[in-house]
Amino acid sequence: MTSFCVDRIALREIRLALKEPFRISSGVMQERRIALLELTDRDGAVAWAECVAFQRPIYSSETIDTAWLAITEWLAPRLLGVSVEGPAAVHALLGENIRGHNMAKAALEMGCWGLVAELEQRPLSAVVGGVRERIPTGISLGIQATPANLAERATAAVAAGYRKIKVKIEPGRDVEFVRAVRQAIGPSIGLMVDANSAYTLRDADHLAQLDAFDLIMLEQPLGDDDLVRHAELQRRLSTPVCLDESITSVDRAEDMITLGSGRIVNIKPGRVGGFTPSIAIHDICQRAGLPVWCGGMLESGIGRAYNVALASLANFSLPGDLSPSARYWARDIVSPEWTMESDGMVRVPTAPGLGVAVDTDFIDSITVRTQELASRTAVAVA
Ligand code: OSB
Ligand code: MG
Repeated sequence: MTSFCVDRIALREIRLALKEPFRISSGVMQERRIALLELTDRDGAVAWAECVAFQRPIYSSETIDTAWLAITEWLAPRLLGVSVEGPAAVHALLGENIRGHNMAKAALEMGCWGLVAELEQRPLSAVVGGVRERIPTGISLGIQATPANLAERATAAVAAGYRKIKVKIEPGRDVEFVRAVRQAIGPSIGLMVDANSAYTLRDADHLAQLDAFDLIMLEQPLGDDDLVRHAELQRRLSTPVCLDESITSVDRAEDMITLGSGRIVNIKPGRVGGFTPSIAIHDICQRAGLPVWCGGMLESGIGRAYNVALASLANFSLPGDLSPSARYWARDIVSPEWTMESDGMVRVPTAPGLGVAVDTDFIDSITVRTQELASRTAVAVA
């Protein structure tokens, strides 16, 4: 493992407007406020990373502002000026006696993996142990006004080549919406739904109606921190339950398997605190015979580079929420922008580092806040 020492971290907030609002059961997003980190190694290597926390705590308790505080006050000082033996050591370094703040930790931790990819002049996917050259891509469709609107979106996505269609649901916008989509796209294309914790166990019989549509999975129907009721629900459904919000650590993934709370995991590296726990969850699921896939947080092209690298691991066997840049933004902050091939695959970069160039001029033009963090001394002060 290549050791490194982070000398400087430039933190900034950018604003990126989504092409259209994205609605999930717990809220709507129109514009992304995104925290970006630029990490500089003692030897001058640079890596950019992204914090995936949203503006409001509608997905998890973190927000961009809590992450900013956690990074500047507690986490970055753990890293700055400290010689670290390799990126796999960062998760433990940031975790010791600092609870939670997984997305803040992940932004730093993943940045260190990016930095090592730069230092080793190897693609990030190779550094994490990836094996795939291309990754099947799915689309996540936000809640629409009518079943017909949703079916139209789904049909267009299938025509564009997407390998999996995920539709957001909530009480009152579920069975009829899914029926319309299944009718429109036909029986053979992979379809799934994501409730973002909008239901309770009292809805079990209602949710069982979804079993009729041959869904690949039902993602996060119940409470974000609830493994016990998900286990009860899974016993009452034939559709596999997939957990997203509930899997916040390696231990929670083990608990899920022990309790039978689900049969698939959506791995988002931000949610679990970085690449090291992501890889561990991937490995545990692989040993248990459970597939995983890479979720999305409406990332910019920088976050996407990390997700694509992670999703190149062997057990990411289901299509990821890895839509191309143009699905989200008028203009992305990397070049080339992320694209999808006509057969719905995203190509894993083979160039060293993140595999995409960061458009710093464009980033400068949309930056609304910056903070420079530097090591006070050249020696460890952890
Ligand atoms: O639950 O996966 C989710 C977007 C915002 C909040 C939660 C989720 C999502 C997505 C978007 O599904 C996936 C993407 O980035 O395309
Ligand atoms: Mg989800």
